[in-house]
Amino acid sequence: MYKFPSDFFWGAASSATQSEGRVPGDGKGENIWDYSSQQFNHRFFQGVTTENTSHFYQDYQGDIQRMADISLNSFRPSISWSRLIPDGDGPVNPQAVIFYNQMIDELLAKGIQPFINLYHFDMPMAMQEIGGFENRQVVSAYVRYAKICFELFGDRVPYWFTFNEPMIPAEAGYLHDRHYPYVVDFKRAATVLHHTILAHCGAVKVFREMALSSKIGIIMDVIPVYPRSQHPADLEAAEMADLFYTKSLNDAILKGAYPAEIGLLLKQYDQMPMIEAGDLDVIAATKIDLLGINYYRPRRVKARESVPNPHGVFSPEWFFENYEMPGRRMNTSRGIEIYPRGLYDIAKKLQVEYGNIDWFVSENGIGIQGEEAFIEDGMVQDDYRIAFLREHLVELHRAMSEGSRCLGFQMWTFVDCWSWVNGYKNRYGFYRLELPSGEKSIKKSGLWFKEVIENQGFN
Ligand code: BGP
Repeated sequence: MYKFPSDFFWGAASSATQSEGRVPGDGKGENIWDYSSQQFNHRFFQGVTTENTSHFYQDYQGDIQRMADISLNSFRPSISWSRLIPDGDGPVNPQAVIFYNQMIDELLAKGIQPFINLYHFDMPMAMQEIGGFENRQVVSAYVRYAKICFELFGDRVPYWFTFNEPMIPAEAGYLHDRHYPYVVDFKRAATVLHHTILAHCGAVKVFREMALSSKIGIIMDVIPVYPRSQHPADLEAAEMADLFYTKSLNDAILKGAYPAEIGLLLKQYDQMPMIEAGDLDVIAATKIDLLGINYYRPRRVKARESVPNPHGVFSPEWFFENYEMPGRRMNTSRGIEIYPRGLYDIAKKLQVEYGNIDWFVSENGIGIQGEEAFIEDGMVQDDYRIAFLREHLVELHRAMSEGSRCLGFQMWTFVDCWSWVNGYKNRYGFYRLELPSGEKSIKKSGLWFKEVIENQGFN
């Protein structure tokens, strides 16, 4: 029997832009996703925009009842900055206050702990127009927004998170051309990341000053890195991938300082972000209470087989290449490897290298294209999702039995949702969303998870 603690958090995660939808007259301001899914519609799978979501704004009561039906005891939605403060830094939208109050109260009434995330990739358009996180004024606006959230909802929210995967908007928006504003420039990406870290620090500071009894943390996607071989060149490539994509952020947040190696490298290549006097002290002084880890896949790397163009755009990929390991197990819908052992490795890393901090799995899951093919007797028979979940939970259990302080497991996601770039291509939910009717129905994995929660584990 794989038994989990009786106070373990079992839940699911979601995000405002991916689930709420927009209703005429709701007072919500535009964010970069509302804008880019309209203006760069061809970049989105089947051209689906943020208008077409799972309608959490209107159906939050129904969804929360569905959560209770499968015995979830925690749920991590995000607050939409542009819904609460339509222009990012001005007046508060009273309808948003009503909505988030009702949503939080409804969760609590159903015995589901709200884990509230303040930012899930969704920069208000008015803030993006003045440079987004490249502009320090936006850092201040974010801290003001966080403070308003703590004031409005802080009496009832037990767990707060400043950001979801802060590396992604910097990397996907400013280096890899996947998210708006579609910039390809390492130095600007590094500045965005640095300012995002400062925004996190500012929100934590305000939170501490308010002396709330709740806890605050951040959600990060830690991708464990594996070298192709033990050859020194492959080991060095793995070090570099880890340094740029994981340690740069993790060490700043969890150890209070950027790794010295990255500073040297960025100076050498003239890629230092805009760091002002005092920034590093702010980072050093900021401590979180709880860490969320999103885990989907490993990163396998090898030494580069060609010399990068020294006149090209600087990129971490100058120092390594991605490695396609023969025999790897793939989720072909999303084009990523399935590697449950990675979750154990992350847990050990947190235990050994990051002071055995309290943490939880804030996202894990498998997105499948064409899931309707698995419908039998009116239900998605997603045995592949049950197997995926089971294998990851076994690895997590192993790490916990060796002392990892993991407090919970939240699945991505509760009901199939709209995704950044991929629209409705890959389905992740415990509940299926029928399109265009919007009808929601439980999948086999939802029933399996309910049983796991009720038994506090599985055989
Ligand atoms: C995470 C994000 C989620 C979600 C998930 C699935 O990185 O935090 O918002 O989208 O990935 O990824 P995708 O939707 O791209 O398949």
